[in-house]
Amino acid sequence: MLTSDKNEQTAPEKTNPENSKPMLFPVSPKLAAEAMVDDEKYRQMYQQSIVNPQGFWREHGQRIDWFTPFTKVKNVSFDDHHVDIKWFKDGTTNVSHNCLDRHLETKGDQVAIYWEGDEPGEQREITYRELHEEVSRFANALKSQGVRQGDVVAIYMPMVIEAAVAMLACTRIGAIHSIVFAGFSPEALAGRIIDSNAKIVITADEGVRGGRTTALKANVDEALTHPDIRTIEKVIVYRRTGADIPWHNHRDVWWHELQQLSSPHCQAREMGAEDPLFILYTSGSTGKPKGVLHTTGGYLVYASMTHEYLFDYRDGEVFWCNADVGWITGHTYVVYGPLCNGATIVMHEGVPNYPSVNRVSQIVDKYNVNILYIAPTAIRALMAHDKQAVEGTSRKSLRLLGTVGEPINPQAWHWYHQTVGEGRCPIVDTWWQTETGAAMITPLPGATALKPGSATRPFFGVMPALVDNMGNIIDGPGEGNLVILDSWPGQARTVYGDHERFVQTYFTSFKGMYTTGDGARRDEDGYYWITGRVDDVINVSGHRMGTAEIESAMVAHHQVAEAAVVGYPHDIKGQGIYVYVTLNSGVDYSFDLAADLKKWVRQEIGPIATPDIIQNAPGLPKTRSGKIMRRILRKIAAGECDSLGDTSTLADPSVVDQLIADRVEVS
Ligand code: 6R9
Repeated sequence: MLTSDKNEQTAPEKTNPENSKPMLFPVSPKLAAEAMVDDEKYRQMYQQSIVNPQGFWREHGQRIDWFTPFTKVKNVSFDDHHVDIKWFKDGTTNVSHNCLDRHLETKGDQVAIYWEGDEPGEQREITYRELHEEVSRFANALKSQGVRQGDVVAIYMPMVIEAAVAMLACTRIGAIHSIVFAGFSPEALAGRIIDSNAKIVITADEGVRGGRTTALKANVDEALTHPDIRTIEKVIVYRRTGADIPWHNHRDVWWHELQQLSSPHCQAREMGAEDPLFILYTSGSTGKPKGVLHTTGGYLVYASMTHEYLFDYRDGEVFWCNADVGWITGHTYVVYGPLCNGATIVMHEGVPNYPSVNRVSQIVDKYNVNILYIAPTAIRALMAHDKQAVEGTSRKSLRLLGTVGEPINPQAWHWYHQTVGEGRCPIVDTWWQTETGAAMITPLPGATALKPGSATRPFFGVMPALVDNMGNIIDGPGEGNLVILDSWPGQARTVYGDHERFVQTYFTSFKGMYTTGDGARRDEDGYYWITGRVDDVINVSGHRMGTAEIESAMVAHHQVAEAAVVGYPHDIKGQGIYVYVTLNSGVDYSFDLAADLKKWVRQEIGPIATPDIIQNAPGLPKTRSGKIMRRILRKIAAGECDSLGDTSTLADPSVVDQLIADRVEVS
């Protein structure tokens, strides 16, 4: 399952030819002095958090307002006969109170959200006071529609301010939200509604993204024709585009009509720390999606604390995470973390390269964004246009860059650092998962010297370890399955309605540990390098290799924008290496280029990594959160094109037909 001895070959030589070790970007003395945490303080706080977690979290649990203070801090068992995770369990609080009410006195007139529409020129802004009023009204609106504490509310909304209002309104009255990405199909939405027994759906007439509209309300109508949906009582519809939409008088209600009728006063309900906060279905790369459940107190403490420390967030700064609220990054770093910290955020409705490839940079300039947090897939898409992606912009407000979602190849890291950040902004490469709630392995900007491609060191309270396939802990530098040895407050508590599946998925592979499903290597400085999902690792002639490693080498080639690598059955080697490659715009695919790329990878990693097959792939099958669905690529590579399984959760299912048409026969 694990990659073998190819550790030092992850392509840093290309950027630092004299030296085979990865380049090191030390913290500037100025930043170390200004930041909340320098290296010494990081080490001291980390040590304290591990030696005395009760004391550490007793102190840091105070960062949010509690209605009833907690006396218990951590009550956790990772024993697979009895997995039970509780934090701050006798405390009571409310998330929307912490994100809104407590800022009113000092920050009522500060902008909470700058909203930038899909088309340049479409914009809105809302202050904390206004957001508080909108949320309170909508909380009353939900109550008027029969929503009670503990009910599940499905949210199928585009990236509009009202998506955040809906989330916060749920938390205000103790309803559990379950956001379904607005690009998911009606089938995917129906499946999630059935699994969660949602009582209400909140949607919009249409969503707008990249110049195209999606018929969200029509999708909801279609989803609700599913015979197994019996729980939905109302559909609340926000008017985004004003398009004509089908209407069912007995069931459908306009958002704006409810808002007009509702009082702007709504007391935030006192919630137990362990009361459910939200369900979020994992992206569905394998099997039926799991409804990961997060609870109230621990999640909020951990989301807000990581937001403050890992972005070294300072009062008054503008923070932009361009994730969609339909995935965990949008929950934690668009809404809950920053708003709990009283930050000003940017929310963008559209995609990074519409209508022009310098859109991200333009938005940075427009709102004087200080901190930009985006995914490697977006970085690579922009990198394909190199300087055009920043043309006509200064980006001088930027102080810090972040990335999340997949391993970032050093090539993309350097481009982000040099071209977007002009070499001035540290990059925090944050490793985490839907299940972890918030960042787990990440640099802290004032404390951590950076190595491109490494998520570096654990956050406070996080005890990562590497284990071999037998579950033996690997000490020192090495490579293995990434596990977490003890709980942290932001950890998911269960799979909604299926605790057994939670235990099976995360706690049985390695006893007493949380299994992340990722592989990683740890270097001589204790830095972690995520090598990708362990199920994406391939075995070629008995040599095990991380697909991420080969992909990283591929994308280091100057004509390659993106690459996805899978194994396919090979008579002699066991598995062969099949590479799907997306070329930079303007580059034509040819057999000579394919030969060149094979040679390139051979040089970058070694003969064993030489691709057997290269397929030109103008588009790759990605989930809405930007993850490549390797399951589909594996099937196509293996010639099993008629058993691809569910492709409905793809951002653009039509890429699959193209891939099948262009498939390379593997004799
Ligand atoms: C937050 C999020 C989780 C999986 C995770 C890992 C990959 C996320 C990463 C990263 C390398 C990083 N991943 N961040 N790999 N470096 N900085 O993405 O959650 O959608 O649940 O995905 O994403 O494989 O296991 P989620």
